[in-house]
Amino acid sequence: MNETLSQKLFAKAKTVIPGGVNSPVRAFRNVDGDPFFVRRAKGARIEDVDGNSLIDYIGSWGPNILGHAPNSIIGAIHQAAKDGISYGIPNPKEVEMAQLITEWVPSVEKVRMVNSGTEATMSAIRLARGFTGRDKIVKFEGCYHGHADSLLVAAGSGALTFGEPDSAGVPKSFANETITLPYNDVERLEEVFAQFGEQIAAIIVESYPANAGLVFPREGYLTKLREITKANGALVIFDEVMTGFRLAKGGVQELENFDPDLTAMGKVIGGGLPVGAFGGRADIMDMLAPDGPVYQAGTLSGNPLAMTAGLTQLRELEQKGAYNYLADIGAQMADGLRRIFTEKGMPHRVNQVGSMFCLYFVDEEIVNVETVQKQDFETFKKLFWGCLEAGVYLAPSPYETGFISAAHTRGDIDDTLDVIEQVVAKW
Ligand code: KE4
Repeated sequence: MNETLSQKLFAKAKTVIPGGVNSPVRAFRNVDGDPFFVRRAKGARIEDVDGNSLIDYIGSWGPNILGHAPNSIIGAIHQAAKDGISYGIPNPKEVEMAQLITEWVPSVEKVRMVNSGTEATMSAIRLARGFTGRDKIVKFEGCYHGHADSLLVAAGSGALTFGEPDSAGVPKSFANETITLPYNDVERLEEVFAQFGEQIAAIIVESYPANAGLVFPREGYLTKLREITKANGALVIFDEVMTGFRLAKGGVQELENFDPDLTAMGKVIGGGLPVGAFGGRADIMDMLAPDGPVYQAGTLSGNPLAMTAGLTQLRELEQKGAYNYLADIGAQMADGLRRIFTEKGMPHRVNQVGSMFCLYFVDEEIVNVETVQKQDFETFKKLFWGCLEAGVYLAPSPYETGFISAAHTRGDIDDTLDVIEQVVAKW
C-alpha cells in the first residue's frame, strides 16, 4: 500500500527530532502505532495531511476550550501583532490578564505569567521552599505536573522512603527531596507528616488528577489534606493547569470550595499560545524577585500575543456562558458511553466532570493510579484505532483525559457515539 503523507513525514521527523515528536505523548506509543500529522484545524475538527477529517477530543491537551482557531482569537492576535510580537517590556495586557485571574480565582492575590505548565509548577515549588525555608515536597502517584526534576519522582521502594527518580538524568539527591504517596490515602499522608512534618515545604496535587485518566478526590480528602498541611506549616500548591478556567471560572477550587496557598495554571489562559502562570497569597508571591529572594524569570513571560489570545478566550467563555453548555455535552458524552458499554455487557467506568471525560475498561471504582492500571489496555487500543479510522480522535493513551470544546455540537457528540457504537458492534 502507498505510504501516507503522515507516514512519510514521521519517517523524516524521526531523522531530526527525537522520537519524531516534540512531546512524547504525541508519538502514539501508548496505542502501539504511529501518529498522524495535522494540516489544519478549526472548531471541533482536525484535518490531517492526507485530507482525513477527525472530530477532535484532545483540543491540544486542553487549551482549545472554544475549539480550534476561533475567529475571535485569530482576529485579536492579528490586530495585536500589528503593535508588536514580543517586547520584554511591561505591557498593559499583562496587567489585564493578572487582574482577570485574580478576579476569577479569589485565592490568587498575585500572579506571575510564565510560558508553560512545567514552568508554573517548578516556580511554585521553588517559591514554597523559599517561603517556608524547607526542602521536601509531597506529590502523588499518577499526578503529573510537568517535567521539572523535582516532579519526575516515583514512589520510594519502602513505605516512607523518599522518592526514586522517574527519569534518567534526575539525580537521586533531587529525588530524595520528594516524597511520592498514593492519592486518596489520608492515612499515608498523616504518617508522612507525623514523621517529616517540619521538613515539608508543600504538597503539590492536581486539583482533579487528569493524567491517569480522570480521578476524583474521595469525599473529605481535600479537606483533610488542607487540615494536615495547615497543622504542619506546609503549603498546598493546587495544580489547575488542566482544570483551571475549564471546569469553572474559578476552576476546581471554586467547585470544591478549596483554598490553596498557590495555584499553577496554564493551557486555557493562553488561548492556544504558550502560556503558564502561578499565583496565590500575596505574602508568598512577594517573596519573588525583584522584591524578594526567590529568583524566577522568563524572556517571553507575559508575551503580548499570548496575553491577547488568552484574554480573548477567557472573556468569550464568560460572555457565552460556556461552562453550562460544556457540562451538558460532557454529560451527554458520558451517558452515551455508559449506555453503549452497558448494552454490550462490557465492564467499564466513565469518569466525567464538565468538558473532561475518561472511559476505562475496568470493573471497579477508579480512585488512584493503581486502579487505573487494572483496566483492559488492549480493548482501549482497539477502540482508539477503530474510532480513528472512522473519523473520531480520542486520547491516544488510556492515561489521558478527553476534552470537549464549546465548538462541539450536540450533533457531534451523537455522531461520535454512533461511531463508537458501530466500532464496538464489530467486536
Ligand atoms: P506543560 O509544561 O506541558 O505546559 O504543562 C505541564 C502540566 C502541568 N500540570 C498538569 C496537571 C498537566 O496536565 C500538565 C501537562 N499536561 C499534558 C497532558 N496530560 C501535556 C501534554 C504533553 O505532555 O504533551
